[in-house]
Amino acid sequence: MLIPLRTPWNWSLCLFALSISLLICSCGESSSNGSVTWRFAIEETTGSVQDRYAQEFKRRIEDRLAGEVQVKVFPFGTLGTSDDLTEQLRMGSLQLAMASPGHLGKTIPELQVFLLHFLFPDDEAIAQRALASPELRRELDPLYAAKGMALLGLIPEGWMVWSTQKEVRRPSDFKGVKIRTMTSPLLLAAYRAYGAQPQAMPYGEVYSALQLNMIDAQVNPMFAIEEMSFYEVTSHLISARTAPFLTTLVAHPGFLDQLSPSQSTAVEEVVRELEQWSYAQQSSLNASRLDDILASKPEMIVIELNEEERQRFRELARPVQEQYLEATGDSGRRVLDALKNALGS
Ligand code: 6CS
Repeated sequence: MLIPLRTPWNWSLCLFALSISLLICSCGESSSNGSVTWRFAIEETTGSVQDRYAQEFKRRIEDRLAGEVQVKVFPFGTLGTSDDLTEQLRMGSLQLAMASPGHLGKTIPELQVFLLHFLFPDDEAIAQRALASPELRRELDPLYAAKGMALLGLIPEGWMVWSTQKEVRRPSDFKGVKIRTMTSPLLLAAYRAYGAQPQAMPYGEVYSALQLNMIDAQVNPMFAIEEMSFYEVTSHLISARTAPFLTTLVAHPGFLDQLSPSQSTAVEEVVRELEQWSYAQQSSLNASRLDDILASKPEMIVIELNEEERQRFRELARPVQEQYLEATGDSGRRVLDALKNALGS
């Protein structure tokens, strides 16, 4: 139920939330035993790629900084939408958060480079290495800093998969299909180019929108289609390998500035260690979640587009790269060039 913002009850709630956030300094929540709690919010549910990452980050940090630091993970649904998490991180009430370009691209348009279709090669290992490219990071770091965030890592979560109510093998099959995308504008442009009718909405609204036939399709990696139960309300899983789903790990800059040298080293080391670790995790999780879907719904139709079929989409995706460049200018061009160099394309 939505409560109008002007009611006194709602104002007292806002004041209460504000006073709580003031008690939490940007360096974390202090406890009486002298330890500090770092608040880490993720955009996905327990058991997801982001949750596995956050739990492993917690385990390794608490191991290295025993008695000194605790990490508290806030899963999807506890602190609001992706946009809400980003806002809380910029305010300093979160120390760490996952922020996907699919949503953060509204705030940092250059990040939409990761939403362009047919840029990443089939070989996911190449993509994984490219994301660690220092040249790419040199372009991205100031863009995050300008918006009050520090970029710590880029984390791939697996290929995007269309879950639909019908077979989609060629762009004409998308005609009239209302497909939900994340909220960055370039995603809408990509699906418009295919002839679909894209609609942006937050993650938490997708299941009921499918159930109520407000939309006909959505796009996400396989693990998410399973854990958010999107497969229950769609009939086809279609892999066109248009783009991987990617998230970014961000920190509040004031939090990083206040870390002791040993804490700073621990964060740097753990983030670096988890680059390879999380890549292997997402790969096995996506594969096992498809098995889970088929075990629970054997009639689900799974389609892998062949090269000829993918080529039709690839051609329509090309002008979207121009739209990206028009929207982002020189800095967008530099990010695109850095990514292409890193990918060797
Ligand atoms: O579709 C979304 O909005 C979300 N999908 C995933 C896999 N992670 C977070 C994001 O918010």
